[in-house]
Amino acid sequence: DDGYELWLSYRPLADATVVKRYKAALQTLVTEYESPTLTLATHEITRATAGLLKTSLVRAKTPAQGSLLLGTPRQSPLIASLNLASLATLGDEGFVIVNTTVKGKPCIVIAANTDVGMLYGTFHFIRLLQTQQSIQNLSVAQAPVIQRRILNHWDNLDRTVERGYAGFSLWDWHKLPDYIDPRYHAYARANASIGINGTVLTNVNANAQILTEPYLRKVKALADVFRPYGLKVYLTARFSAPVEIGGLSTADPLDPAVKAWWKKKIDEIYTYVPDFGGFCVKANSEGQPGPQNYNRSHADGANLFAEMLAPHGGIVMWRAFVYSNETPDDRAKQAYTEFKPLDGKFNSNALVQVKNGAIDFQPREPFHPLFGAMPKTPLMLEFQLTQEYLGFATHLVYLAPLFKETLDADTYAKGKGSQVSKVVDGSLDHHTVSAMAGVANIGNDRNWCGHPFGQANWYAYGRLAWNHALTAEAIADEWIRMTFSNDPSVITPVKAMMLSSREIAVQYMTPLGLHHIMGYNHHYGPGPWIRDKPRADWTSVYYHQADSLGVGFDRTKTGSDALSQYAQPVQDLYGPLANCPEKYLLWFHHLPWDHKLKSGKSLWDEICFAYYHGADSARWMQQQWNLTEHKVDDEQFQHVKSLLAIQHQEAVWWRNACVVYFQTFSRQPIPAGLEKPDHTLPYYEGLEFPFAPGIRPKW
Ligand code: BDP
Repeated sequence: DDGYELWLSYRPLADATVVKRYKAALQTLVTEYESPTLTLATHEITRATAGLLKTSLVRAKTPAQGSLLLGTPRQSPLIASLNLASLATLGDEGFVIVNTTVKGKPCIVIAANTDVGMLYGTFHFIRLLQTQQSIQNLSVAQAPVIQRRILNHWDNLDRTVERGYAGFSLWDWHKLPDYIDPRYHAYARANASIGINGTVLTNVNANAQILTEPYLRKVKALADVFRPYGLKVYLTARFSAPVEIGGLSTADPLDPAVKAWWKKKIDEIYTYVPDFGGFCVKANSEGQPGPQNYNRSHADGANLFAEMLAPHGGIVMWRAFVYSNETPDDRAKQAYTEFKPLDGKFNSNALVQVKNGAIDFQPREPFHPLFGAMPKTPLMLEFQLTQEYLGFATHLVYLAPLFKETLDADTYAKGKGSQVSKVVDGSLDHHTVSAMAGVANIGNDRNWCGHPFGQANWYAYGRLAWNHALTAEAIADEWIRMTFSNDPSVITPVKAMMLSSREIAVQYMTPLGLHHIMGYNHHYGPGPWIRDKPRADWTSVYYHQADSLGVGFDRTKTGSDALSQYAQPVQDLYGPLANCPEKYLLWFHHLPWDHKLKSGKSLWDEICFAYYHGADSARWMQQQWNLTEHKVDDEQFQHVKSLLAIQHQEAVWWRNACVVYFQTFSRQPIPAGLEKPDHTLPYYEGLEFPFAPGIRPKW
């Protein structure tokens, strides 16, 4: 198994009793109409039962003993006759799965208001089979908590992928629109299986060419493939496109000629893609053009697009990832400073897309202070699935615990219980539009994500965007069963490894609230010594602030006061040292090397122990995986085994480089009993990585 089939490989179920029960309940497949999406659902069921149960369902028009009935009440008289009351509240994407009798025959019914809802229900049902759940007395009724569940591909038109570690872009622009790679179907199918319903095809560092006619034809071809799977296409819009491809002399959002240009362009896009989702825009950020080039605000910029997209039902996702070279203020504060005053100024179909934390997808960050601070604006949450700061595609880091940490964080915006998840799903401030974005970790590697376990992050993101109340553990459990095996002797060690993996990475990379101390530019490996770059906030010394007295970024009142951007209860939690969770200690505080921690150890010793514990735990992960030998597919086993060996070596590299570096400030020995690093600091500083992927394209 080379991983191509993802979590949908449908290998035969091992438990004969379960298989027997399933077969009895699944003898015929009943449908009463035809549609492209219904065809996908019936193919999927057929494929799943052929694989899992080694049986083929008989197609029928009327129910018999042990039938599966699929459809919508609008098109299926049998389903209409059931009067499924719960459908009324489930919207366009929800579904019900029930055991009931139809025309006197016991049946399982998968019904929804739309075919796409029915397809989601079908995948849910298949998941029950894959994970060997009971399919008796089913009474499932689900609808997604977030409306637009989107992947962001940072894919360039030359097929390189910014921060992509799994090969080149899936989108073969050269051969589109005439050649449809079967992989486009496989991609859409995988997304449908986890409820992802939107994809931004292009990099946020945008190229205006994507908006030209030849490219729009190619985009249309992809949209046509994706449509039956419920997957909508979005694009990134380069703010200066009217100048670059439109021949105008300005891109000022309030200029009538600019407005007219965008209106025409957007109307044109909808002639190719009538259900086009809208734009994602990175503006006035890291060199990208934007409204501020014309002394206009981010709201002016966003509303330009929002206004033109609104008649078509499209949205604009305006990114809040901004920090200026000119301002000396703490980078962690800048998005809030810029955007908070604009609350209430955005059109209703303009969403502000906010990263989970205020710096940049670090192994651990406190939640972004904008969550809860802009009640009049629908805020999207942006996660990064590609592991830019988490070991690329060679480290096994299961990200659901990170996602949950953000989603479950309480902003206290409206008192206790104002979690980020409620800001994002719109329930806290009664927004009618909601969205979530995940920066994809997908490329054209045969196994899609580079690391076989990278697939778990794609999977977990989709599942949480559908239902953020799911636990990281429940999602891991499903994914392991679907991908590898239902054998408890596989599930137990693999789940243990997955659930600890993020914390382990934090320990060997950035323990105790340290952040942004990776190699320059490519972000590969440790680089706490990075200094003297064009911008202070592109260095590491800016973030760790180590000196002979101590280490950490003081974000309290005595420092940058970034803490004051949070609601008072959050300030009370992170401000006083006695309250501040140690995981965020050096994010908010600059502390002396001999500061005593809860363990009784000094800060210096605790930092050392964390790095060593992290690296040792990477070895423990290898041991856990080794327990699965001969119990999971051998090709997969060997692949993961090699990657875990790399991860362990690199964890040791992170540990050694960081402790010898910080030791130059603490001037204290590495605690007794810990193995000495194998090299001195100049060795680590001198390492070069011409082969590291992810050097930024020029902008
Ligand atoms: C950072 C990446 C950079 C992206 C930027 C963004 O290093 O490549 O362009 O985020 O999100 O994480 O715009």
